[in-house]
Amino acid sequence: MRLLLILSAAFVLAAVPAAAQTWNEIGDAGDLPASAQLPQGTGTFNQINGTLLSGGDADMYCIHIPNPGVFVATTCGGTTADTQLWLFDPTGLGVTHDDDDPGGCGLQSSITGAFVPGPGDYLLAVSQYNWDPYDAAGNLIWQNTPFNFERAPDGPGAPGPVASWGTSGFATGPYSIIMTGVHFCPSTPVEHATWGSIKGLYR
Ligand SMILES: [Ca+2]
Ligand SMILES: [Ca+2]
Ligand SMILES: [Ca+2]
Repeated sequence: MRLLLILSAAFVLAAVPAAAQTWNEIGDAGDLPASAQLPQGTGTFNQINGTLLSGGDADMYCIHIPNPGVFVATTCGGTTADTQLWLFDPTGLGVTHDDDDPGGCGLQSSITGAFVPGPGDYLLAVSQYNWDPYDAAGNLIWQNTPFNFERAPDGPGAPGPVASWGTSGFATGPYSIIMTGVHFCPSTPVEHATWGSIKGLYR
C-alpha cells in the first residue's frame, strides 16, 4: 500500500510538467519588444499569470497565433483589476486592443483574431487602465475611447511602433490572461533578434 502511494505520488509529480500550459511572470515582464518575456514551452499555451504593479505597469509576452480565426485572449474571470489588453507584431506595431470587454463581463478585456493579419508570432501585453502605449513622438497609438470595442490602432501614433507607456495607472494586483488558439513561441521567434536577455534566464 505504501509503495502504491509513493508510486501514485511520483506519477502525479511526473504528470504536472506535461499538463502545465501556463506561464507565470518572472519578476516584472518588460513592456517593449526588447524586454518582453519569452514564455518557455511547447504546443498549446492556455494561460499567463502575473501582477500589475502600482504606479503604471504593462507586461508584454510573446505568443504564437497559428490560426487567427480562433484566437481569443481575455482577462474576464482572470482578475478583478480594470485591465487593458494589447496585441503588437514582433516589431512593436499595434495590431488590436480592448479596454472593457465588448461582451459585457465588466472592466476586464478581450481581444480576438479579427484584426490579426495572419499566423505568426505576436506580442501580447496587459496593462491597467489607463496605462497606454505611445509611439516615439509621444502620440497615443490607440485612442482611449470607445472603451468597450475591440479596435485596430486608431490614435495619432498608429503608424509607429510602441516606444513608451503612460501616463497614469490605477488598478493593481494579480491577473490571469486566458487564451484560446495560442501556442508557445518558438525559442527563437521569427523576425525578432532581441530575445537574448530573456533566453539567458533559462540557460
Ligand atoms: Ca511590466
Ligand atoms: Ca478595462
Ligand atoms: Ca486607454
